[in-house]
Amino acid sequence: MQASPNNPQAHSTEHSLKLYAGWFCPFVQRAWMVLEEKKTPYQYIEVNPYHKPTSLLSLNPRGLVPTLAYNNQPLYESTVLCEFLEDAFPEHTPSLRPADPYVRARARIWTDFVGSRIIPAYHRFLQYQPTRDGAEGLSKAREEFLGHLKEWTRAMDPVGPWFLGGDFSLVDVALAPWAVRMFVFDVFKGGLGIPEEGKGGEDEEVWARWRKWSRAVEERKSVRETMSEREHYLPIYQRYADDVAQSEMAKASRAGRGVP
Ligand SMILES: N[C@@H](CCC(=O)N[C@@H](CS)C(=O)NCC(=O)O)C(=O)O
Repeated sequence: MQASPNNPQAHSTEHSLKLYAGWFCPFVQRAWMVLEEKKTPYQYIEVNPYHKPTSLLSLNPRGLVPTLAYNNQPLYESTVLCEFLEDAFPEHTPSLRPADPYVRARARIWTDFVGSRIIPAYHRFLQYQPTRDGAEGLSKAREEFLGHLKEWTRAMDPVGPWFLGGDFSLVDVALAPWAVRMFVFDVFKGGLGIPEEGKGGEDEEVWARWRKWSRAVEERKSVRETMSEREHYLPIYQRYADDVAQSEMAKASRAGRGVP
């Protein structure tokens, strides 16, 4: 696998906060975005989690990225890392968590929904195979995925642009990496299926809200800074689309399990 196509020289200086990352990985992008949003100084270390180096395994026995080393102490799990960065560096603003305890807890419900519903459905759709899943399986997988997206979108602040309204937060971070990877359905699965503007029928309002959020995400600086050009992702997603990928996520999806 190639090294990070996006600016590999940036953040290469030795630092006590180290992000072990794969440039292509959406889970990595969550933690990476938080670091960029808050301008927290860090060292970016590119590793290949499919050929796990001992530097990664010694920190995280599961050998997954993102993994963080904070003064040589290991941490992993993308949502945990995002929360940790908020807790460890409260002086690095903006805070990406709402101050109000109720709103904060509610944001966690919808962050959890991304991991428990949206990402597994994203993978079932992406890894759909006509010979195994039947012709109608594709529209079933698409509908299931879009159904979860609609449910998430209906829980958003109605005005926006962000999930909670005017302030960008961790619940936006939770889904943004998959939102900017939805082009893979147009490339590999005959279309994502979100109706064009004005063509959403009874769902027009919810899709209008989705489009507003999604456009805001695509324009967000921290998203752009942590993405590569689309062409670099295609060989990786081709393996998922053919359902031959051997990542823990791909295997979990085939076995009907959730996010590893
Ligand atoms: N639950 C983990 C998932 C991380 C994950 O699956 N990362 C992938 C790369 S996108 C990985 O390291 N895969 C290596 C493997 O499957 O062996 C998180 O949220 O951080």
